[in-house]
Amino acid sequence: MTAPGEGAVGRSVPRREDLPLLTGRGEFVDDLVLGGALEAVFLRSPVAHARIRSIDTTAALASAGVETVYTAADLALPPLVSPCESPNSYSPPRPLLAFGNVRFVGEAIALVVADSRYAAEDAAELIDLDFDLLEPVPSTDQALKNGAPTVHEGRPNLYLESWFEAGDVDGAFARAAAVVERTFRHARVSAAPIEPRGVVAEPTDDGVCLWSSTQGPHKLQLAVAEALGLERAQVQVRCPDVGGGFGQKAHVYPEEIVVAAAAIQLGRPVKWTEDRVENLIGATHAREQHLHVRVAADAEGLLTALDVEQTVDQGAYGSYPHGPTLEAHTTSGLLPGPYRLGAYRLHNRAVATTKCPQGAYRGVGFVVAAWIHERAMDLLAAELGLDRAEIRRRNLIRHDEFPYETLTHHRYDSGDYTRALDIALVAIGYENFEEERLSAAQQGRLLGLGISCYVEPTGMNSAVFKARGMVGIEGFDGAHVALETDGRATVWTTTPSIGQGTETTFAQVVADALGMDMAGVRVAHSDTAVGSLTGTGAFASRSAVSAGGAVVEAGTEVRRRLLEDAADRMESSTCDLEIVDGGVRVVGSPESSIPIRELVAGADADRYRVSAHWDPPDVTYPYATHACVVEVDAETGRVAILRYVVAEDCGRVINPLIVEGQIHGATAQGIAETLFEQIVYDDEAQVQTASFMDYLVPTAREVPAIEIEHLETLSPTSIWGIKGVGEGGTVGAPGAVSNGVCNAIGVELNELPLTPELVRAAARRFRS
Ligand code: MCN
Ligand code: SMO
Repeated sequence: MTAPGEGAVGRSVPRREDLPLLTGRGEFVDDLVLGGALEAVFLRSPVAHARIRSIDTTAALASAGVETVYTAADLALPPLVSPCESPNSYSPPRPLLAFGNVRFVGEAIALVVADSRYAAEDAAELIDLDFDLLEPVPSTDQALKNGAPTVHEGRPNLYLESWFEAGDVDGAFARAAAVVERTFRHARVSAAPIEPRGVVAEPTDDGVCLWSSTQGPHKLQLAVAEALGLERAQVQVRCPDVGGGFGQKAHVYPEEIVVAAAAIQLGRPVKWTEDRVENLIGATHAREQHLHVRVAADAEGLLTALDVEQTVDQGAYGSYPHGPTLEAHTTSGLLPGPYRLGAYRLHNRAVATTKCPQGAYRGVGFVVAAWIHERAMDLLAAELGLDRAEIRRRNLIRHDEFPYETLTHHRYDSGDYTRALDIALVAIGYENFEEERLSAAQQGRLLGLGISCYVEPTGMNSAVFKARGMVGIEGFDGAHVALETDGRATVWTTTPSIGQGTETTFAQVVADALGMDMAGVRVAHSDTAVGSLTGTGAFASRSAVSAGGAVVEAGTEVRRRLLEDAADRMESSTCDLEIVDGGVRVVGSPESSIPIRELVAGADADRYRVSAHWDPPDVTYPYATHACVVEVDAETGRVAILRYVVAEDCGRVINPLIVEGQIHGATAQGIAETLFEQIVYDDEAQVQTASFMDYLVPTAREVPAIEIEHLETLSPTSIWGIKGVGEGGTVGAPGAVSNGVCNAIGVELNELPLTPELVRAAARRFRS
């Protein structure tokens, strides 16, 4: 094995995936053309809450080009149920097609399969739906009112209600030198990947093969097999190129199972490609959390207690397999942030409404947690008359305190939080900012500076998911490494390439594990038929740590076999051998080299095909400080980000170029939810933001240049000291940008997004 730092790992290797993608040679689900394929379109509910009286498909079935129409009654498949063993929780079954009641606008009711998309779309309009309208439940306030209509009959509108208390909360508040009490509201948002969801299903001899734009092919395989009564091996899931997932595609959706069932029943391939409207109304949303927060600090500004009431608008169902408590548990666990905290009380609720189910989106609950603890830090500083950087410095967990276990049982592994803060402050020009601000003010310009420190768990293992009640999530990942007779290696993993760069970074990792050159290594798209792997998928910034561990295990075993076989042939000892230039040789002696291809050709077929699984022994905790300078236009409410700095630590960096790209993209998404994006529902629980005309995704113009400073503290628990990085940017941005805006206008804003209307009104309030 090449020692980390001496081989491919650590180098800024250009992304292998870019050239094909940028030159139009990517192959996405919608690009697949299978002979005899049919196209499918879902009819979706136009109303939020209703009892279905009848679905008349006669006209649709008679429509030109239509092969068939399925309703829930036709398919008679079991609902999706996310196993959730969190105490005081309820995980509702989700019908694959609405049955009995519809519970949100956009819920799939019927599937039309036709010889073209046009024919299917036209026929879907001919389906006659007869509803008894029920009262919608458009908000958590409505859901929790006495006598509110129930989203799931016979059940209170609560998927989770739990309490937690650690330490002497009341005593801390009684003794506090400063108390801040506020309500924070984060809007509902969508991951809005460029490529919406999509699946092609092709019947096979005894089952079905699916190409899916998914972050979790092995979970999808299992869910389809279970739903259709097949053996796991009868279902194959293959991943084509994925045009972004950002968490939304971490879930298994009813649509994928229904399309698979249709293909089997019809004996022909069936394709479904989601359109933008469907994506914005029917693919999981995220956030929509309200938190009432009280924070206590002593005269030094040290945090002594946190008292939180959280309410999450989870919508009509959980997401599969994560369940209905994802945001609720994730945010509450991370609210202490990177700070020492004396006592913590929590009342936590995930509430049922007649809106689209919520699920994962980059940063999941950490984004809201970090935004709140960073707003709280600024508010406490103001209350106590302390400098904003100083109050953070006093509270940050020190580098000599690791491992540090929080009141919420996160065990932060390593790092130097204060150093990240200091580096960011220098880079952003904190010391001279007051001067800069005053001189800008003299020209009538409003500048503000915002700071945000966070820590987040990455590479979560099976024990963590189990402890959170998410027992349907494996928590480990797998890799299969195969040497071909041309001496080259191919690696497959259970964590697909979704744009995050693993076709390059896993090639770096496996090259070093094998002790080979990267040029001889290829990362193939995930495919459940290869290597009998099981695993979790590429979400929760886990693949570098979890699949990366599996890649190292499998690669190391292949290397061991190469050395062993070569040692046999040379009658030498494996410790005297090295792998150089595609061959195994006695150290320093090129003439002794046996080409790898010769070893492979001379061995049993399976000798050089190795599968391995890796369940990380512990969670790794990357962290960062974000800092930015913003300018607010009080007339228009426009916020311009003038400078943006990230000082981050994700342990050993596999590829600095890719890590920086991840931080840029994730920060852009964090800025997006701070300033622009929100899914809006009206009082009837109708979606008002079902296109990109209304759902405001930022363009390159709105995203600043981002300066990145790296720290590299190796995690003591992960293979090669790697920590994850895919989501951190999103976690840091809302605190930095919103603190910057509040600093600029001198008015508190504790809801996101900071729309121009909101900022303009606040800025004017301050001036008058
Ligand atoms: N990496 C590295 N060095 C490290 C850690 C990671 O070079 N110390 C590299 C990895 O090898 C990988 C990338 O950085 O290429 C992200 O790794 P990791 O943090 O392990 O995250 P995952 O691979 O599990 O990817 C999922 C993560 C999540 S949860 C979301 S959401 C997200 C994200 O990554 N969605 C993305 N980044 C995305 N980037 C793109 N382009 N598209 C998405 O959908
Ligand atoms: S939201 Mo990322 O797929 O965990």
